[in-house]
Amino acid sequence: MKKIWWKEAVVYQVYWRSFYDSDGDGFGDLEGVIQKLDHIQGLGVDIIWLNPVYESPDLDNGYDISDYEAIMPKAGTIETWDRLLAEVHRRGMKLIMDLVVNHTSDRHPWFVESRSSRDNPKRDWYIWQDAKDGGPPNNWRSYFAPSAWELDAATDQYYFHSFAVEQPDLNWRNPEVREAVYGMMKRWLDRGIDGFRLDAIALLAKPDGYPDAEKPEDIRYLTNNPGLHDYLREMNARAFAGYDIVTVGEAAYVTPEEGLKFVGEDRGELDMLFHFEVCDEMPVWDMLRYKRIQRRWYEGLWGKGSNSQFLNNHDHTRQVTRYGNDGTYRVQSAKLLATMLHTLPGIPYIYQGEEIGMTGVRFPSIEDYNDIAMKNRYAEETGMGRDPATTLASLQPLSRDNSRTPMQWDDSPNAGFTAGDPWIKINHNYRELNVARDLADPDSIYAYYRRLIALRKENEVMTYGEFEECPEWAEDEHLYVYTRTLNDVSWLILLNHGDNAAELRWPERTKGRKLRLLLGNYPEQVAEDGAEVTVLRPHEARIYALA
Ligand code: TEU
Repeated sequence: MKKIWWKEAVVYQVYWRSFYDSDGDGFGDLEGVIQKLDHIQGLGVDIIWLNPVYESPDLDNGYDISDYEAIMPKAGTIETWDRLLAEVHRRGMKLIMDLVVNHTSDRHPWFVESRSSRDNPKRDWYIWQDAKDGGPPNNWRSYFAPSAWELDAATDQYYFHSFAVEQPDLNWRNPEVREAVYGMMKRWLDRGIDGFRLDAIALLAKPDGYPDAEKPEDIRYLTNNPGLHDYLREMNARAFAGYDIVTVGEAAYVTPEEGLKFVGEDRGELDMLFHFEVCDEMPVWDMLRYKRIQRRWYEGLWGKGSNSQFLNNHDHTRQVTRYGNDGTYRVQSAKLLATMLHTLPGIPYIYQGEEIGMTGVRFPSIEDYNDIAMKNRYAEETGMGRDPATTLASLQPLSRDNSRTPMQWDDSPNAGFTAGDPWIKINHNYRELNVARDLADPDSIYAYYRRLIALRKENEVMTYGEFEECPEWAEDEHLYVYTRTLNDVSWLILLNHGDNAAELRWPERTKGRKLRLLLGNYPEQVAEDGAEVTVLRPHEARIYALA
């Protein structure tokens, strides 16, 4: 496999509004990120992915951009942003910016012009259609609203929005739009950033004629439409070429075959992608399904293009709550999930707070929530007569606010996140679960992440080693057993993703070889002494070198 710096990286995602508030307004900010860079650097990570900081009415937490070239006052100023970039670089890390080019805010001057009249020169920068049979042009839903179309009364046409009504989609068929976007991207690159996380990138192309969907509730029709890869190739040639950067695309509903089109090293599109076969499509942990997903993506991409590994971000419930055990075995489970993500092939992503095993929340009232996806859904369902309490209970487990509660720095009021009123409630468990506590404990989750990342830095096998499952456990619902091999270096990874201890006969592949434990998530290690079987404790994870 071709070696490149970003393949060897670990990425840390900063959801700045919930990271650290430096001025007491209740929102985290860029100055707060600067003040906490030691925490990030201390983990050993290489790249910071910063969620959108551009000017925005902020209905979807910055994913509704009204000025691509200005910083939202809540986040800070362009001077603070410049200082953040310089501070990140001074510490030998890189910064990638989250960028939304599928849609803008309805307050963006481009859209304000576009909607002003049918013959405005910017009319065709967005997607406008006449009514069909007195209603919207087709039956599509959007991610955040019951219809993907919104009637603009003044000009009597509908505009298209894949997300909220306030997030109109740009018309990528229009070359002027594309040039405007590429120019803006280059201006950010010229400011010295190290790449982009490209939001909702699989949605750029729209189909001819907008045919009705057979099953409108299955919104995959929004994604991967013909023409998408022409745009991405053009974007690469016109905006990215000539910069030593990394790009990662958010690509919902892609298969490995389609994924390769985004990231194939011979394609000139993007460098790596997030697919959502786990986070959007696997509501609860399903080991057999997860193994199948990993197998297929490995076979599809290995040696040809790069994948990423993650189980949560700002849109998904925290991994230890959703996919692990956030009760009795929270610490072991958080470490096991980390071990898995950092030893499977692909670039590992850490979402802020994951490194201390932060958990999801159940707020008592819909008023406590901020997530526009959840609130719109709640309004839609209760509007149709569904019982409010039942609706709330059904939306809580996957509300995006599960991962958006503020970082828990210490046990002082508001978890040390803000001196003011936090924009969203703090998780009530912050007195026991916080960074200060983890820093003081050599066996903490944070300490484990440091070891895991250090191991990756010292051993290329974790990045470039081939992945092979041990077939004996391919169909086991709790045990995940595999090796990574690079030339004569071979590692064995044992994971017991379950609440019960499990006996494991040493895999065939290890016969006659000596095992040296490199890392394990239980402080006290069992002596093996050449025994035939080993017992894995609940949520135990071990990494061995085979000699
Ligand atoms: O998410 C877009 C997305 O396509 C979904 O796959 C996502 O997993 C979904 O929101 C889950 O509920 C991106 C951003 O990450 C998200 O925060 C924004 O709200 C959205 O785009 C619109 O810009």
